Amino acid sequence: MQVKFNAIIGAAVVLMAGSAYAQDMVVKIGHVGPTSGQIAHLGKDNENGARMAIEELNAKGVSIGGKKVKFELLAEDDAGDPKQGTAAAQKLADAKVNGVIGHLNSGTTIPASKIYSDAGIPQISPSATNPKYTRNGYKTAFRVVADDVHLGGTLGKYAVKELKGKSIAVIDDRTAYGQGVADEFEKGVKSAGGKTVGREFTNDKATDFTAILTSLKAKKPDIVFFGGMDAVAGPMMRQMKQLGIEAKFMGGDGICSGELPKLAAGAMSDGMVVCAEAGGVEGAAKKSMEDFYARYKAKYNADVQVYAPYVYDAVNTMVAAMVKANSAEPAKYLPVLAKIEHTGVTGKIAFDNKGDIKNGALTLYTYKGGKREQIAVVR
Ligand code: ABU
Repeated sequence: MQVKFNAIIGAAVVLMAGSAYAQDMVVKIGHVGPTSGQIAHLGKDNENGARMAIEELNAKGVSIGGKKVKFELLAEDDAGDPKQGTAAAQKLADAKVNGVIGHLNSGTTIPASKIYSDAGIPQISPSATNPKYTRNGYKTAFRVVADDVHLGGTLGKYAVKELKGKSIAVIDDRTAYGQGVADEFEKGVKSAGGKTVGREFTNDKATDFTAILTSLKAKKPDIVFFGGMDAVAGPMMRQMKQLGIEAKFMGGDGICSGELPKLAAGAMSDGMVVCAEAGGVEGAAKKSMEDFYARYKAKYNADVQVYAPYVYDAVNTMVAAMVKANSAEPAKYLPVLAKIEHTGVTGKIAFDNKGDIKNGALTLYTYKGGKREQIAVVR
């Protein structure tokens, strides 16, 4: 009799465990960035932002359509390389992720966006700023930062109107991002009545800039704008100093990192650099960003480089759409994501009909004493 009773209880426990298990649901979120190579510090910063969001959501407990969710992060490294970017995207599509945050670089984000679009997987880039990303008509492509038209154009006007540049040289790294932001910078300079005196290019792996800097030196630039990433900008500034080029150095969000002073290794004087992050917060909203910086520092024992808070917000925005849609199925939550209004640590997030953030901000920075110092937030 006792044996029969134990068997019944045992079966009930198994059934209950089975039913509790059936109530749970795993939601897979992919993240892609360059966590190896020259800009691995930026890729890791982005991935940290995603991991922090996922861990907090799991700790808080989220239900979607009445089911308790466990979020899983599938983090991929694309090394900032377009081919590795599409391979990583295909891997995530094959894994049937519910959504993707990334990639970091425009050169990887744009080709990967076709793969996500074909698979119907929503993608939010937290940092790719080339406008083409959201101009291909893919309904799955979103971005939580301003684009290079806004970024480069604003910096170009700033160079002429505020920095009073009279002789402005431009260099780019021939990537989708670097060339694009440099083109927009030149347009901004011209629209403000300024003039560029030379345009040179390098590549995103280069370490020797002697030939192009020597050519530009002859044109006596008072500002050098570089379209590219911090890993190239740092050594470029070192070589400018060696060649005696005393110009201000400008760049977009790709150079505007916490790591730039280290990469410039003493070649960066106070106020010499002006760059911009493609987002920003003002007034009362500043506190949530500052709190995020402090929480990030406490968790990772490192300062935010540039885009970790935007990645964090991208994850939370995607999850807010799933909760609102009562579904983590891409086809069901995608239309909700397109109309979502989410307030994150980087401010209000809502998308226009292309998938770009509405009313995106820029934060202009300089560096003093080896630290990034905010100049202004502009819209
Ligand atoms: N936006 C700067 C770095 C990423 C990119 O757009 O390539």
